[in-house]
This record gives sequence, structure tokens and C-alpha cells, in this order.
Amino acid sequence: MQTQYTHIVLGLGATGLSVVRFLATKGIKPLVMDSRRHPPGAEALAQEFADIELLTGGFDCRYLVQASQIIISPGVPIDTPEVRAALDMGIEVIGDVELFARDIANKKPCVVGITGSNGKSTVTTLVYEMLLAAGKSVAIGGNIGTPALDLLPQDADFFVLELSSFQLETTHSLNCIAATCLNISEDHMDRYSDLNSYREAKLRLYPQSRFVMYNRDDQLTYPIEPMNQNNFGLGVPEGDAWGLSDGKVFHGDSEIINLNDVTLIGSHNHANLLAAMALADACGVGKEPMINVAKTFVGLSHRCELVAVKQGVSYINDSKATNVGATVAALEGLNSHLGDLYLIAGGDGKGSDFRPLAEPLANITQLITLGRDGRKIAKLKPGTIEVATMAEAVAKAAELASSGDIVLLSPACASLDMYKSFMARGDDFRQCVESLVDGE
Ligand code: UMA
Ligand code: ADP
Repeated sequence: MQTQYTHIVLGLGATGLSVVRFLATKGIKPLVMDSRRHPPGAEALAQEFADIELLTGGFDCRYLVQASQIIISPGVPIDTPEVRAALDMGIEVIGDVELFARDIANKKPCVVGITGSNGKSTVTTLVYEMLLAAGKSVAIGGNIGTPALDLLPQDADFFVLELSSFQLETTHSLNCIAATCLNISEDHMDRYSDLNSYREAKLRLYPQSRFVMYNRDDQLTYPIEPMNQNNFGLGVPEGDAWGLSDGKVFHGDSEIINLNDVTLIGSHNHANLLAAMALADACGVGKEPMINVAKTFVGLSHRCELVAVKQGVSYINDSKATNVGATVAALEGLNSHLGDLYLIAGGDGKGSDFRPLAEPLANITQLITLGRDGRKIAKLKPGTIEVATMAEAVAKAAELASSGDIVLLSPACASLDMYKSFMARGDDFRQCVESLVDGE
């Protein structure tokens, strides 16, 4: 006879494992299923929980329709037919972040939620650093790496969570102290029917927060219903909003810091800093800790990171630019640079429309493309060089560039057609640059 399971965990990556661990603390033994034959968490599951059953290679409807709760990983689309069938029968389908939210529901709001198409990890880390600098006990996780449920044992005063649209689709009761949607541009169009449904998923965060910070330079981030809100943006702030004036950060009419003292570069990063300060302020962080972080935070690896200067040419790794908006921001951010710009782009385009790249591409010297969708980007600029590997791309760029120029890897695409992750792609770029022989 088939065993009945009340709880089913769909997906056995980092999230699925964290859910199994959490359920174990509640004395619940779930069934785990993954559509992959060899899910990455299989070995860890067997080691940590030898008695948990795992079904791979598909989702078995017979179990799904008998469950009382299905906990779905962000990598599994909610529209998967087997999941739809369970939903149609009224079975609850939630994500790991919702489980996390329910577990901390009786605590005072202490979650800071950060979503958006780009800048999430940078802002999440900035807010984390600012809370730490203010002497708070703080945990950081969500889409940035550590699943939310794995943070619970830290019993922190504050949880700073980066939230993806996938996670927000299945989260309903987060009760954040403050939250933001930094910006909206096309991403994950292989999972959404159009930009609006992607935006709707992101904006699901707002009603789950006591205080909302939106980006006044990006209409798509504006709350649909008025709520307890404030805003940030690159221009002069109105009222008690956050903004820039005369090269200085202002909160209302109070000056916070001169941009000359800020370590992060690029206007997109200045927007990130404003958002982080606004969120930290909503958590009660004072001016001093914010300023200290703004002066010292150099940015995260693989995000417009200078990896080497060779023969006077600067090599910048922006492998985390996995969508068009991020590459546009990088090109605009480096626009004021005086030398020539050589861009390496391409990879898995996730169904994106690359046309917004056409204008910034017109201003660069040479485009070099690679990867599955490289050709689609190549078509936007005459004279593009198409190559098969990162080594060829870097060698070609090095051959053409001269002192004072920039070679930028900013792919506008995910990496999974060629690499395990965007980190592996960035590391490959760095190694190719490092192995350029002098004179190349
Ligand atoms: N998958 C299957 N079948 C399954 C389950 C997953 O084919 O049954 C595939 C998915 O299509 C996906 C991959 O496996 O490509 C990983 O999915 P997962 O849900 O098992 O992923 P986790 O290991 O749990 O990692 C997830 C986030 N991954 C995704 O949303 C795809 C991680 O974000 C996140 O750090 C982690 O939870 C902890 O919260 C990564 C990511 O790429 C960095 N996020 C996207 C982004 O930033 O653009 C949204
Ligand atoms: P996310 O976590 O949303 O992917 P990251 O902070 O990791 O964001 O940055 C991802 C990419 O987006 C990098 O290429 C970075 O240069 C670019 N980026 C960072 N902040 C912004 C922003 N505010 N607007 C547009 N692009 C940005």
C-alpha cells in the first residue's frame, strides 16, 4: 500500500534541504520529490536524514493529491501540471519563505525584504552591514544564498532577506518592518507570460511590509495601492525622501554623505546605497553606522569588479549581469570613461528581448559575443566578433585593446548554457585574464 504523506517537498536543492531540516524540528517527515534524476541535495539528504523518502525524475501526482501541504522550491514553476492539479484540488502550495514567515509570526517585525530585477544582493549586503555596524544581531539570506529557514537557528534580531520573484509567488505573510522593490526590467521571461506578471510577482512584497521604499526613477516599482511609503531616487529628494543633490546624499534636507567619500562606483550603485540607507533608517540605524559602511563597502565580487589591469587595460568582471537591465546599467555607469570599451556578452538569454541594449552598444568600440544567445546580441551591432569560448573572447579583446581601455564582461544573460553558475563564469574570465602573457 502507498504511504500517505501530509507534507511534500518539491525540489531538492538548497531550499528543499532547508525545508526538510525545518520540518524535522517540528517532528514532520515529508516525502521529497525532484524532477531531476540526480538532484544536488540527494547526497546531503541521505547523510542527514537516512529515513526520508526521495523520488526523482518527476513529480508523482498520487502523492501530491493526498497531501495537506506542498512546499515548492523556487526553481519549480507553480504552473507545473502536477502542481496545478494539486492546487485545483484545494491543496495548499507554499514556499520556504512562507514557512519562515509563519514560524516568526509571533515575533515583532524584524524582517527587511529586498526585491527587484537588479541590485538585490548589493542592497541586501549593505543593509546587513549597516545593521551590524549599528550593533544589532543580524542574519542575511534568501535568494542571496542561505535559504531563509536555515537562518532561524541564529535567532537574530533582524533578518535581511533577498527575495526573488519566484520566492514571492509563494509567500503571503512575511510582515516585514521595511521592504523595497529596487527596479523592474525584463528577467526570467521563460517563467512569465509578460513583464507585468513578473512585476506583479515582485510587488507582492509590498502589502507584506509595514513600510515600503520604492524607486521614484522607476514607475514600475510604485505601489499599486497607497501604503505607508517613502521613496529614493537619483535626483533632489522631496519631503523626507532619499536622493542626491550637489554630489551628496540627502535624507529630506539632512545631508548624509558626500559621494566623493563613497567607495561604490556607478550611478546604479549610488541608487543602491540610497535604498539601503532608507531601509536601515526604517530599522532605527543611525547616521554614523550608515556612513561608515558607505565609506568602506567596495561591492560584491562579479558585480562590476575590477579584476586586473594589464598593459594599462582594465578588466572588469560583471558576470552577475544575468539580464539586459544589469548590462545596460554597467554600460551607462562606465559611460563617462575616456578610453575605448570592449564588451564580452552572451549566454542563456532566458527569453529576453535584447533590444534595450542597442543604444548603449552603439557607444562602445567592440562587441564580442559567445554562448547560446550570443548571436542575438551580435545582431545589434555591426562588426561584432563571435567566439566559442571565454579564452578566445579575452584573447581577442586583449589583442585589440590598448592602454586606458576597458574590457568588460557583462553578459546580459544567465551562464547555465556554458557554466555551473555566474560565479564559475566570472572565475573563468578572471583566469583567462590572469593567464594572458605579458605583451598580449
Ligand atoms: N529544478 C528542477 N526540478 C526540480 C527542482 C529544481 O529541474 O524538481 C531546477 C530548476 O529549474 C532550477 C534548479 O533546479 O534551475 C535549482 O532550483 P532549486 O529550486 O532547487 O534551487 P535552490 O538550490 O533551492 O536555490 C534557490 C534559488 N534558485 C532558484 O531560484 C533557481 C537560489 O537562487 C537561492 O540562492 C536559494 O534557493 C536559497 O534561497 C539562485 C538563483 O539563480 C542564486 N535565483 C534566481 C536569480 O537570482 O535570478 C531567481
Ligand atoms: P541581484 O542580486 O538583483 O542580481 P546584484 O547586486 O548581484 O543584484 O547585481 C547584479 C547585476 O546588476 C550586476 O551586474 C550589477 O552590476 C547590476 N546592478 C547592480 N545594481 C543595479 C541597479 N540598481 N540597477 C541596475 N543594475 C544594477
